Amino acid sequence: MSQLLKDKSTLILGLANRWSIAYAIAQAFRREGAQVTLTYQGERQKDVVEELARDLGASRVLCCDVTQEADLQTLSEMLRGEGEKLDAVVHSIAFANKEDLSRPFYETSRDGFLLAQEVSCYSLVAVARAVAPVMTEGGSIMTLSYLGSQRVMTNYNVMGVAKAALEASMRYLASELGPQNIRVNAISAGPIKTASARGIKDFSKILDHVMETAPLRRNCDTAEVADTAVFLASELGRGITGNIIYVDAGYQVMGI
Ligand code: NAD
Ligand code: IMJ
Repeated sequence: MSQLLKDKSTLILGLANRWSIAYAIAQAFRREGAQVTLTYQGERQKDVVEELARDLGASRVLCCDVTQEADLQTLSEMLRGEGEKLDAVVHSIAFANKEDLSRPFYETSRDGFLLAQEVSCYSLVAVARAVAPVMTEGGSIMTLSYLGSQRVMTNYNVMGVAKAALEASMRYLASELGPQNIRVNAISAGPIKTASARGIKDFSKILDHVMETAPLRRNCDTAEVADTAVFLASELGRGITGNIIYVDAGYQVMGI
């Protein structure tokens, strides 16, 4: 089969290690012939991400801590300066204070609430603003969400509220960037054991519950999420914007 992202230029934010959903997406984008630029959060991640970038055959690696306006500015200037077009962007970033993911939600501090919103939601808006001007032939922006945005999931707490805001932001961006033929969507993934799941209380029990309950009677993996990202980035997804695609073995449809 011909490559779905041949000659496409892509940017992927949120790759930290081999288990990251962003890593699987980068692999799938390369498989489909895309040029990939990666960003990493800070100096601490630099060496690891540069090594992974070599394995992946990524063309470029940039530093972008989304809480640093200067990093976003540099990213924006870098993209504009090169005079090249960008076709697809993946936002795969979230963070909340660890204690806010175990204590009761009503104990969330103002700072903890704002941090989760800044990193996990506002960053999509900031990234969209940075990349839209270089998506000169239209494009596809996507973010990663979780069902805890719409339902109460034990301990997801402040992240659930941030994901609700992320999904709403995705819809407003889709509405405003649609006239430029830039599509904006979210992939809502089922639970996957990545670094962001490490240390979360009873995570294995959550995986077991999905395995027993989901229509497909199993969990989903990063490769399945990545193939949906390929679809959204490709011409095959050209009619879809403002949408949430669930890649969760069907778990989301179940009631009792
Ligand atoms: P991960 O820990 O590999 O990825 C999270 C990424 O966020 C890391 O690369 C980290 O460096 C980055 N990040 C955090 N703060 C940042 C900052 N200030 N600036 C820049 N980058 C920052 O875990 P993952 O599971 O691959 O998570 C990726 C996305 O998928 C997240 O949005 C997460 O909410 C979402 N998601 C995960 C699951 C799951 O079960 N693992 C399920 C649904 C959705
Ligand atoms: C995270 C917390 C609580 C329950 C959870 C999760 N469930 C799932 C996750 C059920 C699936 C993973 N997820 C969807 C996330 O978005 C995780 C975000 C996250 C994780 C951490 C752990 C380490 C830390 N801060 C974090 N911030 C965000 O210090």
